[in-house]
Amino acid sequence: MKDKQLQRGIYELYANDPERADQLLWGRQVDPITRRGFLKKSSLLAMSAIVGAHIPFAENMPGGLIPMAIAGTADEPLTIPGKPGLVVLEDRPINAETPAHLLDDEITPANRLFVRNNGVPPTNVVPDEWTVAIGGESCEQSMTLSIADLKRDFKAYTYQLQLECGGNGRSAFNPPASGNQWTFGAVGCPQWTGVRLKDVLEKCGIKKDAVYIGYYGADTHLSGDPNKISISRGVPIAKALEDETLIAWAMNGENIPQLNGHPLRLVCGGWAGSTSGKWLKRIVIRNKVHDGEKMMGDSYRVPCEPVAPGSKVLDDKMCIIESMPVKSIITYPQTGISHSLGEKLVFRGHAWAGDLEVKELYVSNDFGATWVKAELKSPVNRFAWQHWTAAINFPMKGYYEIWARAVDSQGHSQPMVVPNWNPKGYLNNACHRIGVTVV
Ligand SMILES: Nc1nc2c(c(=O)[nH]1)N[C@H]1C(S)=C(S)[C@@H](COP(=O)(O)O)O[C@H]1N2
Ligand SMILES: [Mo]
Repeated sequence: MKDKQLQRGIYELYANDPERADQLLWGRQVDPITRRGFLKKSSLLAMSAIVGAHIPFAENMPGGLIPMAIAGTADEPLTIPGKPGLVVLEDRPINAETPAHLLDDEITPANRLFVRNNGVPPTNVVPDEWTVAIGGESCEQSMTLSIADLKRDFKAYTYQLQLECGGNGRSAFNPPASGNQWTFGAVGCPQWTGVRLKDVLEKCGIKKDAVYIGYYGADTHLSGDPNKISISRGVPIAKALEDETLIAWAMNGENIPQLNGHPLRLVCGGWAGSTSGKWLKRIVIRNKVHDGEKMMGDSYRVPCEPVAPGSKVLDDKMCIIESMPVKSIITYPQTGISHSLGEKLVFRGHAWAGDLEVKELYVSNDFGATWVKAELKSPVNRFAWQHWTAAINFPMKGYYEIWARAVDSQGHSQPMVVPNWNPKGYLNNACHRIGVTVV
């Protein structure tokens, strides 16, 4: 991609904004549908030159759309052990996302699961010595359990559960939101094994006034201050008591990777990933909404009612994120491929909808003017993502984009453009798209 002609073309196209050109060429830029770019319809010829092909449905392209073929192709030098191919967004704390084409597996393998850390993970973990304490003002009988206790005294369950960071898609908000600039890859759906949180809480006894649970992990604050906690979140008691909410010790039948919470973590499938506490040391049953670190202010909260982008939002007008919205990704083929005219191309990916199911998935090859229905599988269990495939024909040679759009069981569709702006850039479920050149 980064040959001389492309470079020249991009600098020409972005003559008004050389910084943007630099960013596209040398930095990471996977922006879905944004008006931040400087592309105009009048630049279509230049755009065709850059993607290296005629664009048959060019008249449908929204103004400002940056072709996927030139977005997000730059290489990232950093890698983290055990997670080859993940794109490192930050190295202290470690945050890394998975490019969409590496999320093609139906069950996300350990080396493909994103990492979202707020602090410094514990080292030298000895699983045999690990304990989790259950307490809090709405707990009848506090208890401390080893992993052996959990395995011996409770029934183990295995579910495939989707985990998506509340900030996945943050990079597309405008005005921009601070924090890791996740694009599409802060999501995965491994298979988790552990005990039901419900069974453990019920063994301790849940008082009538219980409304919430909160977690504490063994990771330490970035500052090194032992009195500071980087994150301590939780879920309402109803979510805590769902059959699929687990205290898990295994992922895909093996130890959970160190960066993903070894030796013990909570998994609250379908909810903002921040509710799934890693390196789990303590759970508190609360008689009020848990007030741990990152439960207040703009953290994991969005305006209760939509606001104009850039608005200042009063604290009492902010609501805690719960179930994640309907979303999908295209995991095959990888964006940028060439395909022969006359042959159908089979696309595939996953779709999920938090607590709900995905009912339909549509794909478009003409910038959203027309849509065809994909084949969509049922989830293997509640809160697991669903797989879809769609075979697409192309009418002539040229550059195309495939857009995927999921609709949940209540009829909510993914939006084409970035939805509800919020101060920290959460819950962007805009459609994923890839570029295909038909030759
Ligand atoms: N103890 C602890 N738990 C945590 C975090 C953390 O930093 N510390 N990050 C949370 C956030 S914001 C997310 S999105 C998920 C990410 O899980 P993963 O790193 O296994 O993908 O873990 C959550 N649990
Ligand atoms: Mo997150």
